[in-house]
Amino acid sequence: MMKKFLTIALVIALVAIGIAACGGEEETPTPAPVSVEGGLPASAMEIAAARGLTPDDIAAALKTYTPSGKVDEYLLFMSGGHSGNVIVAGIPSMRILKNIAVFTPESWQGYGFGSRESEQILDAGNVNGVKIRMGDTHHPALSETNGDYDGEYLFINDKTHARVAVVDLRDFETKQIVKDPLLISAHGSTFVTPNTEYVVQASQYNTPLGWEYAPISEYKEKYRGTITFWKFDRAKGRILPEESFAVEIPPYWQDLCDAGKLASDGWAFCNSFNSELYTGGVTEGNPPFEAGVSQRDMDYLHIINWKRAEEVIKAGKYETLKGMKLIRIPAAAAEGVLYLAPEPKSPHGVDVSPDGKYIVVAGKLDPHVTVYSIDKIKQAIADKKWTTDDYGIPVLDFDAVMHAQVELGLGPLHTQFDDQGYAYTSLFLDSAIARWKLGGDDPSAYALVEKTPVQYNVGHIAAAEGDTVNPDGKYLVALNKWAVDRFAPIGPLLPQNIQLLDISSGQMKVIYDMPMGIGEPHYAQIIKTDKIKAWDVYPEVGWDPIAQAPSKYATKAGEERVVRNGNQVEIFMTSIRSRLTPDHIEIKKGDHVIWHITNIETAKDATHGFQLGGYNISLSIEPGETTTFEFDAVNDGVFAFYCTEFCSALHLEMMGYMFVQP
Ligand code: K7E
Ligand code: CUA
Repeated sequence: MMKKFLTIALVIALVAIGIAACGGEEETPTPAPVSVEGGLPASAMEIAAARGLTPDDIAAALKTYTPSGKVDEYLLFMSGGHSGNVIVAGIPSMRILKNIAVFTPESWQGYGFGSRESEQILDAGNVNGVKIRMGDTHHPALSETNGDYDGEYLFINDKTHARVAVVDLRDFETKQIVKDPLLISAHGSTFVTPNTEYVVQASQYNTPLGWEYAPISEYKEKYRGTITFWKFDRAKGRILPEESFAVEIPPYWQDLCDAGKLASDGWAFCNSFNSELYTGGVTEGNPPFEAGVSQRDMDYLHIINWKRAEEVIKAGKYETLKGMKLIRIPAAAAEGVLYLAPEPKSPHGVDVSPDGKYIVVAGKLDPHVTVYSIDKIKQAIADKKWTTDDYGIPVLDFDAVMHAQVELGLGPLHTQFDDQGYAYTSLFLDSAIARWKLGGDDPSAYALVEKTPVQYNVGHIAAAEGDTVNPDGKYLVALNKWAVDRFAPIGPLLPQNIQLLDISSGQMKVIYDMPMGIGEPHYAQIIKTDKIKAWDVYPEVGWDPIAQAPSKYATKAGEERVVRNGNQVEIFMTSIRSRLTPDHIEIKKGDHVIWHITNIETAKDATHGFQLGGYNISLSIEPGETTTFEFDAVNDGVFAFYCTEFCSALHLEMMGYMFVQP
């Protein structure tokens, strides 16, 4: 019945196109309708047979193939791991669209190769005077309004240095890097509160706060972690460190966090996996970390009431350490900011259900997911059903707050949700995705439904809008750590294999393999493409993309000039197809050069690049953008500069010389 309807619809559509194309002038034969009655056309079946494709392969191809010129329904934002960037791809085609430079210089985008704007952003992430030019991105977080992605901003953390970056999705460029002044590294980041009031970050490998020294023998007394709430100002598009605060926590190794929403709005949850307070020392005869941190059957879920923390800050019950407001453990415990709950066993992910009622903790070394209920947590707090840990923090009674447990398989890590009441959890050791029923109020209704294998060692998963209040279902991406035998040999360093699964109905199916050769993505989020309102070109010619306002160095055609002031030379240049003006730059060795370039194009995609040999300068100047770089002319000689984007038939002519006199 459905097939018949499709055939008829196709015939009608093709006839309509035929008529429209004729324009009533010429008689063009109407193309023969494609019929799917009784299977694919013979020619398609021949191709499938020749390539050895199974019916499942054909279905996967039909679900992911995206015709030329068609735009994907979703965008996938993946962290790039220790490549220090963020990778954007389309779903279902899995075509890579951009590799957004964040913590690591990237020359295509002219990020960290001279442009003053990008150097200032990167320098803000330096650590104690040490220039830092790499990072380890883990968890991208799209900005949210009422718990739903709004498509305005993207946040991403750097695990190595406890830094958070802000990417503006109007131009998909990094605008800010903030460095945590208390932590040297931090893993559980970034997670946003439902209206992006805060970007949440939790420590992992704890050290003395403020990058101080203390011997490892003083671990329990002197080493600490924090859960940091970076205040975000949406209008400015910036994190405001001076309005941010941190909650001090014991040196359990915190792992991942999630912000509460709806029923649990105002709360944040972070788990941990070294309640043993193990400190290693294999060469001194101690067990390795892997054994030492896995001795106990239970670790601690950290439960933070951030709305209460705001009140505690307002009441002045904090210290300021290295410029960061810090609620110390005693105040956090006494004021109802921080609670713990036992969780089995060295868990990895914590994820809040779309309605905010349930908090899912994945076991890692326990085959279950454990589901907590926010109502039960609140009740246990009201009833003071707790003991305390060695730091005086209330530890809520496990049986009082635990709502349900579901046995899924080996190595459960991360959970996502769909629109049908299912949860999906990655099983690292099983190399599989488990689909299970969220049973709501009835603990006996929670049950494993099915498992689908993925290759291999799956870490995070991302479902379409799968950690919002309003998930879409449809697609799920598995970010698999190993590729092993999946692809052609490329030497010992293999890509990760990102796999796309169809979760729209019936059995979950892998429908696409996407080796990721530009990083090691950890986590991803999937947003509807039509929520992104990116600019085609900058709003005005002469735009400063950092201020998102007209630049004071904007240069109009005809106003190009070189201004000398002592040994400082300032250049105001324009670029347009197909010339750079001026094209002769005369300076002297020892000059300090400040060089502004305005791309005076207004046409979509009319980007001009700029590279200057010998001075490590690489820029990307998008239509309307004004950018600046500066350097000391330390070497004399004749240097060529040129446009690096093949922008027109006369692109090769888009060059000039810089003459540096001895
Ligand atoms: Cu590797 Cu979220 Cu950093 Cu899990 S994390 S896999
Ligand atoms: Cu501009 Cu090539």
